[in-house]
Amino acid sequence: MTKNQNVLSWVDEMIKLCKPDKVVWLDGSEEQLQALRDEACSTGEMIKLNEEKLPGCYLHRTAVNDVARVEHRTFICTRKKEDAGPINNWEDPVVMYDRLTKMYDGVMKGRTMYVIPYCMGPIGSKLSKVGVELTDSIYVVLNMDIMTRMGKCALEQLGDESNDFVRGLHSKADVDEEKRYIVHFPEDNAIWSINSGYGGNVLLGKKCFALRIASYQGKNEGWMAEHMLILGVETPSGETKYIAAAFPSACGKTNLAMLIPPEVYKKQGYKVWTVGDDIAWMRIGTDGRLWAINPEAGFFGVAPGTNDKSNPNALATTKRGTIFTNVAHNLDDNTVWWEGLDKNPPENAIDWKGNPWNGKTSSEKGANPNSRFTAPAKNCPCISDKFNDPLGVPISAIVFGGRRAKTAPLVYQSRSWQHGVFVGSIMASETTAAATGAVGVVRRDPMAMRPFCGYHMGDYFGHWLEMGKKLGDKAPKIFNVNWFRTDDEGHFIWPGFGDNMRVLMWILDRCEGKVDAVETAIGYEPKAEDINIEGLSDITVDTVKGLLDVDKALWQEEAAGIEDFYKQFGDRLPAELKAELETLKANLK
Ligand code: GTP
Ligand code: SPV
Ligand code: MN
Repeated sequence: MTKNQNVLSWVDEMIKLCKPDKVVWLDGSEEQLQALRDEACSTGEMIKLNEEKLPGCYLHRTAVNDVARVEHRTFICTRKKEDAGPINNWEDPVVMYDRLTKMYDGVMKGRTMYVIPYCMGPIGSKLSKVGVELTDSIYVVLNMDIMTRMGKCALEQLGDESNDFVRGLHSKADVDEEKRYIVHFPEDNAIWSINSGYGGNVLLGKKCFALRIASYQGKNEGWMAEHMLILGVETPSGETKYIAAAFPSACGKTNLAMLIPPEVYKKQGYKVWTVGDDIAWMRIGTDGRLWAINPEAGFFGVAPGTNDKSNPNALATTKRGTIFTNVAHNLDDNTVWWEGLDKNPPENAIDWKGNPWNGKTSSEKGANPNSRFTAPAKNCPCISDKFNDPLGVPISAIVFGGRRAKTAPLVYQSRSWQHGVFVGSIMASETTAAATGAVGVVRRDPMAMRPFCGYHMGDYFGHWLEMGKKLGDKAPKIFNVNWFRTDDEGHFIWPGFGDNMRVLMWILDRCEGKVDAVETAIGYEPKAEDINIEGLSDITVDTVKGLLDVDKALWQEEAAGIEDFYKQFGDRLPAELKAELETLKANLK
C-alpha cells in the first residue's frame, strides 16, 4: 500500500517484536471494514444492533476493569525527567522501552496485527498530520475508522519519503490493569499502549497523538494542540464567528459544540455550527489571526445524559454508523439505553457489565457513567460547512471553564491575553468518570490539559504567552465560564445546555466591543441585565447577579490554592503568571 520505507521498516520491526499470525493493512475500503464488523460480531466482540432503528450501529462492552482513561498509568518518557514536568508520570525512555519490549514480545501470537494509517485533520491540509497505529483489536480499527481519516488517503498524505508520522503500537494483551501502560515518547514521535481496550487509552490518534504528542510538536513548531471544542455562531446577516472552548473531560464540550439556540435567538435567525467537540489544532494564519482545525473525523461522546432535550444533535448523530461502548442493551428491540436517555428504561436488558438487567427494578446502573458513542461527524445535523476546510476557521474567542459548585462565576473576561493565560492556568474542576479514580473532587486542571500536556506544564504556559505575543492585537479574547454553580440543595442554578448560548452572545458582543462590562477583582463581568434571559422561567436578573457574584473569601482561598499549585513549577513558571497572581491577591484585599 505504500513505498514509504520509514513506515515499512518500522512495521516490520514491530511485527518481529509482536509476532502476529497475520498482518492486515487497512486501506479504508468499505468492503474491508464490513468484513471486520462481521468478524467482530461472529466472535462476540461486537453486537449488531437493530438495522431498522439503528442502521450500521454496533454495541461493544469493554472489560469491567477497563472503562476509562488511566492517568496513573500514563507516562511521558523524555530523556530528561524535568522535561516531562511535575504533573506527568515519567520514566527513563531506555528503561521504559526495555520493560515494554518484554511485554510486547510475542504478544500477538495467535492474533492478527492491523496496520492503520490515519490522518489527523482534513486530507490535503497543511495543518494535518499522519499517524500509523498497529493494534490487535478490531474494535480499535473500527473506532479509528470513525474518528480519523483512515486508510490509503493517509498514506498518500504522508507521501513516499516523509518520516513525519507518529508511530503507535497497541496491544490489548491480557487487559491486565496491573500491567496497563499508556506511554508517550515525544522525542521519538512514538506511543506504546498495552493491556487496555478502552477509548482514550487505545484510540491513539486522539488524546495520545492529537494532544500529548501534538502539544509537544506545537511547542517546537509554533502552534497549539488543545482540549477544545470549536463552534461557529452564525448571525441573522449570515456572518459566522468562531469560538474555541476548553473544558475538562465530561464537562460539556460536546454539548456546547452542538447546542441548539434558545427560541429568542432562533426566531431572529441565529444558528450554531459544530466544527469540533474535543480537540483543536490552532495556528497563526497569513492574516495574523489564530486559525483552528478539528483533527478528528468523529465524536467519542459521553452517552449518559444525552437525550432529545439536552443534546438532540448528538442523539441524531448516533442514529447510524455508530459504535456504542458500555451502554445497556435493550433486548426487546435490540437497541441501546443509558441513564438520562428517557424515563423509560428497558426491563429486559443486559447492563454494561454483561449481566441481565431490569431498568425498572434494578438499583444498578444500566450504562457505565463513562459509556460512550463513537459517531461520524458527517452524521451531525449541525456540522459546519468548514469541517473539512483545510484552512480551518478563525477564532474570535477562547473560553475556559470547569465544574465548580461555588467560586467561579457564570462568566468573566480576562483583562488581556496574559491575564487570560493566567485564567486558563488556574482552572479547577470537579473530577468526572472520564478517568479512573474519585469523582467530584476539585483539582487544578490548567486549560483542561492536565491529563494531556506532553511536556512541562510551566513551559506550556510559556508557550501560550509566546503565542499571545505573536498574535498581538489579533489575539482572540479570553473568557472563563461555569455552568455548574449549585444552590444550597446542590441543584444546578443555571439551566445550561442550549441556554449557554446566552452567555456566548455576551462573549461575542464583547469581542466586537458592543457591550460594556464591570471590572471586578478577577476580571470583566457582564452587567447582570446584559445576559439575555428572555424566555427563561426560573431565572431572574437577581439569579444572574447571584451567578456572577465573586465571593472574596472564597477567592482568597483560591489565590492561596493557586500559589501552592504554582510552587511545583519552580523556575519554569513564567514570571508573567506570578505577576498576575500578585495582582489577583492585591485586588482581593
Ligand atoms: P469529554 O468527551 O470527556 O472530553 O467530555 P465533554 O467535555 O465533551 O463533555 P459532555 O459535553 O459530553 O458533557 C458531559 C456531561 O456534562 C454530560 O452528562 C452532560 O449532560 C453534562 N453537561 C453538559 N453541558 C451541561 C450544562 O450546560 N449544564 C449541566 N448542568 N450539565 C451539562
Ligand atoms: C476525555 O476523557 O476527555 C475524552 C474521552 O474525550 S477519551 O478519549 O477516553 O479520553
Ligand atoms: Mn476529551
